[in-house]
Amino acid sequence: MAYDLPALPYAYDALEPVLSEEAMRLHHDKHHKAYVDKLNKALEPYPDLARQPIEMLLRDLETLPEAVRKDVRNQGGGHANHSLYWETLTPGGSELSGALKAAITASFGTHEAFKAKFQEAGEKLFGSGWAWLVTDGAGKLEILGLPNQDSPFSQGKTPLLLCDLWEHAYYPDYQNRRPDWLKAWWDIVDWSAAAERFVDARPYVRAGAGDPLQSGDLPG
Ligand code: MN3
Repeated sequence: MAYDLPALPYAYDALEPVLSEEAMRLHHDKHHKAYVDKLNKALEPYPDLARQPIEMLLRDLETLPEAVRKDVRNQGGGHANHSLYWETLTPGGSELSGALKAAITASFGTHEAFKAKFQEAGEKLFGSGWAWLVTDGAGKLEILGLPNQDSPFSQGKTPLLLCDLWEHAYYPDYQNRRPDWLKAWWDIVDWSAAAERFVDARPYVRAGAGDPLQSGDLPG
């Protein structure tokens, strides 16, 4: 068994003008593929591990053989993060709605306030990494800036939304202007994908119900 590079769920040029076809080809065909290839190579001596979904390995990082832990964290994280990333982008973007919208309003005040905080986390992240919106499974939302290919799964959290802040993700189109990239990125965010993950992570939130979360809903 080996991990596969997933095909993009849209054409390479579908996210223009936010992301150029050239940038997408490089990012998917070269960068993401390299993570998959290196992960498969590292796990060759461990076929039982390579049979598991990559999210499982990232959740259980501490229990993995030390010889492969770093490769799973870096290469496996790179594979998992990019797979999730492609699935959370869509041409033209989609609207934030339903239970996730209610939770974002409850946690951050307004959608705009959330966006400002997310962008701030992305701008503050030093070096390469990702900005994340995650949930703990009890409906609590949190914005994280994580370095390198570190995954929220390794912290016991479920990723909902993620923005790639490695230079390879935005240099072809935005050069050194990371704030411009973070701002443009909202136009291709697939909120419905994030909302689905939120509902899956918190089974007692009814899909699309849209009713505001009550504080009594949240354990603890
Ligand atoms: Mn990348």
